[in-house]
Amino acid sequence: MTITITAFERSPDRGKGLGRDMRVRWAIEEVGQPYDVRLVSFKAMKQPAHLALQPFGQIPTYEDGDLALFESGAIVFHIAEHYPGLLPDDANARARAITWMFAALNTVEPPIVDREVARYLEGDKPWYKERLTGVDERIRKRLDQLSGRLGDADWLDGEFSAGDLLMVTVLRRLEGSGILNEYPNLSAYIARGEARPAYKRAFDAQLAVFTAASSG
Ligand code: GTB
Repeated sequence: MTITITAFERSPDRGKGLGRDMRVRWAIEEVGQPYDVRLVSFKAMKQPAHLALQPFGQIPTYEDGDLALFESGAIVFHIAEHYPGLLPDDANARARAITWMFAALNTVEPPIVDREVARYLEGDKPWYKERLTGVDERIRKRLDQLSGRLGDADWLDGEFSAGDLLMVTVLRRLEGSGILNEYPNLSAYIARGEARPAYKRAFDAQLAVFTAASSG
């Protein structure tokens, strides 16, 4: 059985690879598995067939034979557990890599999502500027801490892992905000992730979807 994931038929990020299908694509590419992508429209995401796979009407989903999963973190974790290449063999190192997966999604990503929500949904509110200032303070607090922890290491804990994969995709969501310029080691960390051949294959695949949709 070939893995099938879902992604936006028309990504609102115009091929920048900021949707959460990107992390799933990248993980599958890192472990060298073939996969198919089923593209879904915003309308189809809210229909029963998709809701049976993703109760919140979102992408990405993951299907492999009898197994159907949702939540990008759970999907990346499943891929990392199931195929070699994204988690260390040593039990303690593996537990630490999984810890970084949770840190990326539970500690670093929330204020970054808040920033996107503020920009897209609250930009016309009279309190928008104050809100953005507060959110950016929370983001900088997390980036200060993450930057301090990473120091001049290549990856967060030894070899590249699923923890780095998720952290890089989370940090990429700040591209264009200017905030990352304040953190040269985090910018270099993102660039290292983006330079991985598996990342490039994943990025090109999602970009091809946008290009095809724009020319059609
Ligand atoms: N917790 C879930 C997961 O990790 O899988 C969150 C999934 C999620 O937010 N999916 C979004 C979605 O399906 C797409 S990725 N949204 C449609 C909906 O809720 O109706 C979020 C996203 C969207 C767009 C951009 N962008 O344009 O830059 C970036 C990220």
